[in-house]
Amino acid sequence: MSEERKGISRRGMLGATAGSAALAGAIGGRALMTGGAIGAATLAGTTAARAAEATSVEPGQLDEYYGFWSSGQTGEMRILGIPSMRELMRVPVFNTDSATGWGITNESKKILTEGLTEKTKKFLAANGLEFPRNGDLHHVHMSFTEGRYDGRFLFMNDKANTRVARVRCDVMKTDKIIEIPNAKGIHGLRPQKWPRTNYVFANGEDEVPMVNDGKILDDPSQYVNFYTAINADDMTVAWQVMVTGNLDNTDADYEGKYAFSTSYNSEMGMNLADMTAADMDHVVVYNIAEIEKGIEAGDFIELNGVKVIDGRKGSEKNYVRYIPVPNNPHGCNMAPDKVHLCIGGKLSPTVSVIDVTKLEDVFYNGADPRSVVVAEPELGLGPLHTCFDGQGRAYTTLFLDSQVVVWDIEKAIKAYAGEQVDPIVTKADVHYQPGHNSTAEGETLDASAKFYISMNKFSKDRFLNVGPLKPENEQVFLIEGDKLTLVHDGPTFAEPHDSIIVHASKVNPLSIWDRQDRMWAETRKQAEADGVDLDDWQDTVIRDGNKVRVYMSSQAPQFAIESFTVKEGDEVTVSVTNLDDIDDLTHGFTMGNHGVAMEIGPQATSSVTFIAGQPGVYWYYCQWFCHALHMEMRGRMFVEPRDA
Ligand code: K7E
Ligand code: CUA
Ligand code: CA
Repeated sequence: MSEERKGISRRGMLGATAGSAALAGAIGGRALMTGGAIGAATLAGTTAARAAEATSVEPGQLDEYYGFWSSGQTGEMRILGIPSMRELMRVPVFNTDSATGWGITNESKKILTEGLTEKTKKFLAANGLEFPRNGDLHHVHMSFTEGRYDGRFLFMNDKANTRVARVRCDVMKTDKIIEIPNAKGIHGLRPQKWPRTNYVFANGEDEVPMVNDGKILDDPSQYVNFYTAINADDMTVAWQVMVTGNLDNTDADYEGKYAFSTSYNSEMGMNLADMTAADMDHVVVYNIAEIEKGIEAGDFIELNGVKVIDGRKGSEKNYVRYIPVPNNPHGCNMAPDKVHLCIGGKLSPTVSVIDVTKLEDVFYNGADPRSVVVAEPELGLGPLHTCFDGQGRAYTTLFLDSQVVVWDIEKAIKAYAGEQVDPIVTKADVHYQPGHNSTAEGETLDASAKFYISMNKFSKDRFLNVGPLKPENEQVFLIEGDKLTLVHDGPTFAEPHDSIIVHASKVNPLSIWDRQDRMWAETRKQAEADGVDLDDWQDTVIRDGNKVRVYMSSQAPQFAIESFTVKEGDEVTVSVTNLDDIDDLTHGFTMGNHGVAMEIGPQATSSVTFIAGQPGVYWYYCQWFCHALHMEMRGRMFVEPRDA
């Protein structure tokens, strides 16, 4: 296997020590100060004024695009309007949320718990928890039909607790969360693009023993990594592939043939020096049809209920191939030209361009895996992620240089073949240290060259000082031919890893819930058993031993029940149905001093179960402003002493 890389000087590669030092230097601050000037200067110009106009959305006007945002360690999904960058909504996913009651209501707890493995449920129960307290949501991506966003679902990962979640786009609520068995640390996540999103692909970043039950501990020679394909329609695990080397980011092709992962630790090192020791790491290519055939033929082992194909080096058969790329790659982005996969070099100043049409020869004709690399332009320091404009150009974030580099894919291929052409179109400063980036629908066949969004890890001096913890910074650039003009800076809370920009015509959420929605199917079942009609006026209190079920309707500005009585220690379930069917008329239910709060949208039902506290009078109230008499929308819970 040839390790020669055309056009890269040895000096251009950051070795293990140099790379770590450069990264440390960037965080230390000096590198952060190099940006700055260009953005401000350009903004003052007349072009910038025009540009700002082109991306401004007047008060009362609607944005042309939805932006779906991750939030990293906050664990939620965010919805923004693009190009205004106005934050429209926060959708709790892996976090608990006091406004909507996510993690508090019975409906959300069911979603947060039902997809956990038995092992995790046991562990959590032993610690007095029902579900993990945190999440680390890096990557939000929409379902595809034939290479285009189809507005059905959004999928996202939780690196912290090895989970994958799905959000329904009709109501913008989380609908399924599953923990992925065997794998550890789900990081990269992408839906299959073609023919439709039958699978969601998810990378396990962390190496673990094949059976992680404590028998093998500090013996990395026995560690493996798992690549997971999830059935998108029912959110079950379809299959896994065991691989050599860890898995960072992933993407899928436009033909439904292959999926790809970057691996920064092909070394299987357990510390920084070992993880950056080799000159080359690799991209893993998964041959979907071969894997499906292998599963069909029974060529798998079953681990924790999952069919696992062995794709480790030496036993990969036709399931996977390992394509060598420079050390510690990161981003993995398929271009909408359907041919070129771009791999961010991170420690190498290059992006490796893989021609996916050449993979056939690697799988079936014994071609050198490196032969699929058709370009490896040297672009700048710390290339992480690449997005596309559908016009042959790629936009790569340069973490260490605090820049975006715009480059021409075809020219990069020519340069690699020996022609004297410079693939770099332009560079623009960003503020500072960019990770992901987005163009409108840039990961789809509808990629366009309108806006460029840079998600920057540091804001440093761009905003008023708010203490040692600074916001991050998101910037919008207008793309005009060869020019990028900065038109917006916006602080953001932890942490906008990634975003997708979807044309508003493809997303059509409901304004009012369907009374029959599956979200509260369980509550409906219980209500039926209790002889309560959830679609009608409800003011019923059912006593069932020490269980009390309270069914109340709400209609602005009143709850159907003014007061109810329970005993100390009773298990109380309050189900509230919002009978209002007016746009934007959401009620809430907060039970004072019981840690209970929830949102009930128009025509929705929500329920919450809690243990009645110390004897006394407790007020419940509506916590979503709904009416001039919203403050008056309240009632009392009387808690009698247990032995009264
Ligand atoms: Cu997508 Cu931040 Cu998880 Cu790159 S990762 S930056
Ligand atoms: Cu109902 Cu506020
Ligand atoms: Ca490495």
